[in-house]
Amino acid sequence: MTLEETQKAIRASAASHDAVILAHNYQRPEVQDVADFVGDSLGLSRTAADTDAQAIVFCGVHFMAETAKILAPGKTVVLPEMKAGCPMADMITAPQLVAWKERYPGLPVVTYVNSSAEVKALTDVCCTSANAPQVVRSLGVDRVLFAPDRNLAHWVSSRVPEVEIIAWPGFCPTHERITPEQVLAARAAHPDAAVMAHPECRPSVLDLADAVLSTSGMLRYAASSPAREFIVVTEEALMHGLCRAAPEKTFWTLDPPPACPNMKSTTLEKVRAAVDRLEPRVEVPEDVRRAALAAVERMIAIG
Ligand code: CIZ
Ligand code: SF4
Repeated sequence: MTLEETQKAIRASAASHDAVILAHNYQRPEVQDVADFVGDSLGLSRTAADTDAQAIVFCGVHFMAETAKILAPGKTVVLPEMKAGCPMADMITAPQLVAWKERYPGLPVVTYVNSSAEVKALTDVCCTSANAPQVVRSLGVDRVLFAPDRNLAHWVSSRVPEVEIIAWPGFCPTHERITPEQVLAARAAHPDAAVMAHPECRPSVLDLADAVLSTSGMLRYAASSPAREFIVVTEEALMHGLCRAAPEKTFWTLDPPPACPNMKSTTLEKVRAAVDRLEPRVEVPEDVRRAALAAVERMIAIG
């Protein structure tokens, strides 16, 4: 079967199963191309909640499909590759968060959506890389606990200096591996390009960026900025979406391109099997779901 035939077969199977296919901005290009919607984790979860379809095939990593299930409990949520996890989300467990909260009684907990449902359930409010500074500012306090990403926490504290942020020492291995030298080499090769970097990168990398943005922020910035060329300091698969969002512009990745093995583990063949069988499914216990939903809804109300 050619790629086009496989994609056509997946689309037909999705239609016959009343399933919608969602793909994260970091998914393989051929998986993005078969999806009904491509976006960031929160945008996709909101799409999952709003769709009329009965089943959601979520091409992403486990915490993303869980967030969709938290927002859309009545729907079948399928994760094509159950082993697609997020090492950063695994860097804090619910018992670890309980112990950390006990050390800082009374401090609100802000948790990045890259976390398990159990951790979200112990959280006051969630945030994404697109809204983290607003979420922290909205609490109106002078100290917060922030989990699990220390790099995102560091960037937020530079944006919201009036709040002391106590950060859990988690990180994304894919973004942590990016070095300032890689960015400087890309800048030297493409001196007219604007540098867009993701806040999961180390502070020494973010210091070199013209703009620090989430994936959805990069897609908007690339389309609206007067710059003609961009150096993209995040997972390489976003290049596919950027080229689609602004085909008249030029995008450069780093050498070597940053690649998340968890995102890459969802192949088109696995999507096909998942759509055909509506398996494997992601479930969240109802008590955990309700508590996690409160933290996610509080974030959504902030914007
Ligand atoms: O929230 C997301 O989708 C992630 C992990 C990254 C981003 O910036 O969109
Ligand atoms: Fe997790 Fe990083 Fe992969 Fe995103 S890119 S899923 S944060 S490991």
